[in-house]
Amino acid sequence: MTAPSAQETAATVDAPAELTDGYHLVVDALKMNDVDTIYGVVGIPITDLARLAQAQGIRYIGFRHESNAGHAAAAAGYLTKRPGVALTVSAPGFLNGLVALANATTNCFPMVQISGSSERHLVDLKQGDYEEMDQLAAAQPFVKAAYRVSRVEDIGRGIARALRTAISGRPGGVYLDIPAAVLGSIMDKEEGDKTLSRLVDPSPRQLPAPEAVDRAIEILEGAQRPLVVLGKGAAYAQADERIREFIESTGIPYVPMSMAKGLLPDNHPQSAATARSLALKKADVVMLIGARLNWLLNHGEAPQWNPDAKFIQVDIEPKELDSNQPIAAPLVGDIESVLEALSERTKPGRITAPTAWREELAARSKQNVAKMAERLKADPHPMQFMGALKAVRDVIHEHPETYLVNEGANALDIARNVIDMHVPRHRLDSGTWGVMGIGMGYAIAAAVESGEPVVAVEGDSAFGFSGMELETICRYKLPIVTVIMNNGGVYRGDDINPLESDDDPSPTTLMLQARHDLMIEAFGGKGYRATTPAEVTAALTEALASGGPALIDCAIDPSAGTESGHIAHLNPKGITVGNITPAKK
Ligand code: ADP
Ligand code: TPW
Ligand code: MG
Repeated sequence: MTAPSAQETAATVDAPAELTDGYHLVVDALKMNDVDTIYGVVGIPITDLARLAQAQGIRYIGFRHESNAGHAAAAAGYLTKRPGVALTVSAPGFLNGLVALANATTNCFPMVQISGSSERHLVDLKQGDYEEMDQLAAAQPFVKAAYRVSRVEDIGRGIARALRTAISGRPGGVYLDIPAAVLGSIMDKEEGDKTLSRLVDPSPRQLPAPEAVDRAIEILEGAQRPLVVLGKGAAYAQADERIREFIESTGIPYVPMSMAKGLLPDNHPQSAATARSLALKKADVVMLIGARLNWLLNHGEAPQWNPDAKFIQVDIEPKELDSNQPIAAPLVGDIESVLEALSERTKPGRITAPTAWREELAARSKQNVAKMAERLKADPHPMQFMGALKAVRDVIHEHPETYLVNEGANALDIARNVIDMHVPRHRLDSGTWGVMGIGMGYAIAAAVESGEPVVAVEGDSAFGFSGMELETICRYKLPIVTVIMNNGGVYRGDDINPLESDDDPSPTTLMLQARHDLMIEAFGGKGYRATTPAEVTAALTEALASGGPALIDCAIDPSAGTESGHIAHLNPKGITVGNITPAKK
């Protein structure tokens, strides 16, 4: 080894220590944990954080409203099985994003919302700082966990903790508060680097106990009319091959929840989706895989369900079990591991769905499919939901890689039935809350994360919640075609204000003549107006071929659709419902 020259020694001794700051440590910690995209809206104190992230190679997608950025992060989490990250400014930006974080938690999607916040000492004494709010306390009730980083040297720990919490066990939304002062704090770079860590096995496998597996096997073996319900947890788990193998080797019919459509192709011979009512009413053993017995499944109650049905539930969250019905065989673990254990411990050929049951469901399916085909054949004018959606379905069939985003009431319920899915995790919709406003955020995430085309089928009301993101779609030149079911209203467009003296539209009325296609043209996208299914077909075919942003405004009969779509029964029944009389003069 040669001795260092005098010049080298001087340089080492005199060099000032290299420094880092909160901004750099946040970006470094995210990169170290493979976060490659951030969805957000900038402002004080996070503008430079977004700039730095971009400069360091993290893709930053800038939105027009934090709810939409948050919904995008949530969808990214669901699609990739890695936490989606949203970035928001203090107080109002944080609160706008919180809706999406809460929705992600409700849907069990892994997401982290990182928000800048105001000066702690001013917030805590309520001295009236710029965008002052105790964000940690505000987030707490709505999220899986909420953390705050109070010292720059805790940034690495805070990010590691937030990412692991979001992704492990039942996934959910995590809030991470980083006050402005922490972002701006400076520390020695070498010391700072030591505070960062890469998560080891962030979402560990969770194996079910062998006796729990044997209990479930025994029940399945004795079943006369077994049924599997696949939920979006099953889609999220990315255990596609295991699920297919279990279903096909046992012959058990299955019903997919809306976002589990495509996990097995909707035209699979064992799909009982088209005989759903009969399947639920008669099944004697029901195996829930990544699906909760919540309102979307009538809480497992009669008359929709067989009151004597035994439930087996595969879920990673033990607290979920018995939440609605007694669970005869809980299988707590991750879906991949549970199905692996089931296949290992089942004696070959012992679990089989009786042929009579399969034939009964198949016969009912055949009848229902024939009825649906009749309805789809009709082509009345003005255009109905069915006509427009059949056209959308047929074009998507030509492009099976297309992602489908779907929200609205009738626009959601009818599209869910008409548009069949053939690929796992390609359908994103209003989910567990039935929330409006996910449309453009989910569509943007699907396009950004996959690079594939996206079709967003939107009720005209639903679209309005996130419509300004058309600009975002055009700015990033994303291959998203928004298809609006424009029936001029929330549910229907023909409601009237019964007060003759009053010109105000009814509460459910929107502008039937609205030209949503012109909105996208303002941002350089391609707009189409379609009044017949043939026009929908032509427009969607051209739009998908172009690979660029487009919007098709479909003129739907304003008298088409029903109040609240398929969930009208959830409206409270006062004496007035459907029988409102105007006040007398
Ligand atoms: P759906 O609305 O489609 O019926 P839900 O959102 O109600 O589906 O249910 C999803 C369930 O899946 C949740 O209870 C969640 O805990 C569970 N889950 C999510 N990921 C996994 C996984 N990897 N393994 C097991 N269960 C999971
Ligand atoms: C955040 C309540 C449920 S469905 C819907 C609203 C406002 C819109 C239905 O009209 P749309 O569909 O989209 O035009 P269609 O085809 O039936 O005409 N705010 C939030 N979430 C919900 N669910 C609502 C309000 C609602
Ligand atoms: Mg509508």
